[in-house]
Amino acid sequence: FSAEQLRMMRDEFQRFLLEYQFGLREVETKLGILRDEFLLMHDYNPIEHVSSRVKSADSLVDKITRKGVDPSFDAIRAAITDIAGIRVTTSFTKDAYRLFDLLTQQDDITVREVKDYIAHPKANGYKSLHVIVEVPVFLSSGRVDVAVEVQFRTIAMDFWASLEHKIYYKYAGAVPDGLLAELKEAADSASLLDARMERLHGQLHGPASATIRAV
Ligand code: 0O2
Repeated sequence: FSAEQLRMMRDEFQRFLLEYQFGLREVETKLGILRDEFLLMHDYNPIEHVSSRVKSADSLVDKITRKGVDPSFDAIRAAITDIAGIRVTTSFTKDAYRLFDLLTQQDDITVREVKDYIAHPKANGYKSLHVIVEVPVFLSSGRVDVAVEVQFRTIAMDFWASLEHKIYYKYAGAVPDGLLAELKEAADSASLLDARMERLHGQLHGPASATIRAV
């Protein structure tokens, strides 16, 4: 390749990734609006934390190779749907579903795929609600619909998933059985904690608080 060709390839790749950066921004704005409006109208913040990332070039190349995707931008766009990723952490499971509904019902959002690992946890104990949405982004060249993967999970699910991810990478996927069993137990404890916290939180709006208010 000539230097000029290499520069053009670099620019094309940067532009390709930039679309995902814009897609992330659109979805982040939507989530920010929902959070602010919720806080104002209901005096309650359903979102604990939002983080986002565009997949690194290295991990994108790994995934393209692993999945045997044609090295064309169109093929990559169609096959790799988590180039733009957002993680929404909530206090309670109910809020994860509520935010999922509020985001996916917006009429400029198209839902491509839903994986509900909260209702159907993975065998290792992983819980999270995943959705791949398409959001329109308007560029000087026109409209592009960008795929963004959004993961909704509680703080407890997130705590577990972060540790499991570190352990999985440390052992390069070959995690010893004893540790796998402990992780599964920890996931069960996290689920129990979520259920308990949600029950306690429910009591804030239950009969006890009504009595206190009445007094
Ligand atoms: P990273 O570093 O978070 O980006 P696919 O994306 O289609 O190849 P899959 O498994 O069909 O893969 O998609 P799925 O089930 O929606 O999972 C994608 C992402 O969910 C993963 O991205 C993780 O972020 C998270 N995830 C899924 N399963 C687990 C799990 O067992 N443990 C943990 N800790 N996270 C999980 P990446 O690309 O693997 O990683």
